[in-house]
Order: sequence, then C-alpha cells, then structure tokens
Amino acid sequence: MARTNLPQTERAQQTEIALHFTPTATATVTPSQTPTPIPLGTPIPAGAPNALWLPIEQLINGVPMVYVPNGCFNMGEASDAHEVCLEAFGIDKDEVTNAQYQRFVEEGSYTRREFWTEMGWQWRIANNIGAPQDYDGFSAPSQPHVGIAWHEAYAYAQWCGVCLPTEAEWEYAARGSEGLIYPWGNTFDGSRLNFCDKNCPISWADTTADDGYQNTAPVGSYPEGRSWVGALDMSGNVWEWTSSLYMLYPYTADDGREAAEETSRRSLRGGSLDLTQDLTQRAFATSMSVFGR
Ligand SMILES: [Ca+2]
Ligand SMILES: [Ca+2]
Repeated sequence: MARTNLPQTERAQQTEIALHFTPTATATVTPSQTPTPIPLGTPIPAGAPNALWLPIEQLINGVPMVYVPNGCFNMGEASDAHEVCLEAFGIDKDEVTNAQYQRFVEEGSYTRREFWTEMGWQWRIANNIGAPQDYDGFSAPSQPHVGIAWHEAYAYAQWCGVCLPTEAEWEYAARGSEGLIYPWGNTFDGSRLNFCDKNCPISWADTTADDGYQNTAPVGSYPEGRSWVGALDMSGNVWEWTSSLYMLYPYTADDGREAAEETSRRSLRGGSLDLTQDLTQRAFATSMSVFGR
C-alpha cells in the first residue's frame, strides 16, 4: 500500500510524550551543559530569545528526553494568539519509534487494563484490537510508528510512566518563548524536515526540495531541524498526538479539554510527510477522532 496516498487522517501518529517534572532543585533532570545563559527554574518571559536556553537531554527509562523550562509564550496566531505560561516538563527528543512501541506490544500491554482509559478499553474490546496496524515501507525499527489511535497513544504513555503532552506544551516545545514559525527559525528550509518534497508522489510536491524520503524518515534524521529545547521532527515526518481535545482558544487547561474520558476529537500537531511547507509551520494543528488509526 502506498502510504503517502492515504489521507492524513488515516495516519494518526503517537509520538512525543511529556513527562512532568517539578521545577525545583530536586528535578530529576540536571544540566548537561554549563553554564546555561538562563538558570534552571528562572521563568522565561514570552518574546524572549529562544537562544537564552541551552538544551538539556537525559535518558529516562532508556528514552532520550529533553527538558522544557518553565516560561511563557504566545500560543496560536494573529487574533487567536494568547499568552500561556507553563511549568517545566520533559518531552521525548524523538518521535516514538517502531522499536520502542514494539516493547509496549511485547509486554502484553494491549491486554493490561491499567494502561487504558475506560473508553479506550471498550473500543479495544469492541473492535478486537490486540496489536497496532503495520504498513509496508513504514515498519523499520528506527522509523516512527504510524497508524496509532489516540487511545493507543494514551496507553503507551501510561506504560512509559508518563503522559501525552498537552497542546500548549507541544507548541511551546516546538516554538519557544520567541514563537518561531518553524522549530529551527522563521525561514523554511526543505532540508530540515520530512515534508512533501520531490520524493513525494502527490500533486502538490515541492520539486525544488529534496529531504531524502518518500515515506517516514528514521527519527532524528534532521538534527538541523531541532527546536530550541533539542526536540526533533516537530515539523513534518509524522503527526503527533497531544492529550488535548480540539477546542477553541484560548487554551485553558482546566476547562475540560484535558479530560481523558472524552470521545471528542483530539489535537494532532506538527504536520507530516505529505504536506506542503505552509502546513508544517507554527506547530500546525489538526484534529482526529480518538478512534482513528
Ligand atoms: Ca519527504
Ligand atoms: Ca513530527
């Protein structure tokens, strides 16, 4: 099956997972690069240059995660823009790979009730789902896992001992206090992400760019596309699930949009390999049914 011909809504991705740290001196992540221009724990104001922060990376349960410092940013665009302030948290450096997801599968997690929401568990039983879907050309160990419903993403995060990032957390990790258009800056560069380039067999392909991939690129293939915190592939490659219901702005974490037991559509972020450059910018958002894979 030629996966790039499928509608984007059929390729839901579960990827970045947020781990909430407490932003105190006892935070589990410690700086690996010193000195940092802005000390750990100092709130970063909206509009401050992203370069004030030097990325901090640490293996958590064998998975590289990056630290996202507490601070504020202007979420959304134009008339939708509004300031959101967040506590520090951690986020996966990479999209979740097939190899990582396979560990979740092999440990019998599809039949372990404790990882699933009640609605997710009922969905799994009703549809006799005991494993993820696999697709030719998308199943190498280092490629990101595709075709994951939100309920599966939620269960995977629970198995990891973390949670999905909120929509606000994801956008802040991608754009920073500076509010960049792309994770790396404000100018498009087709060599810093996997999008619909010359390898993409779709009518809107940008034939002037060559990112090297028709299907998914192995995670971390574009180190020059990293965001200010060091997270990779936040623009392009695969869509990434967030915890948030797809609701109008302003983003307000306590207005019900973070409720887990809700079947409404959830927000996906970052665009994917079959989109144009316009749709990979500003932490581009779309939504999808929690049951869609
Ligand atoms: Ca591509
Ligand atoms: Ca991505």
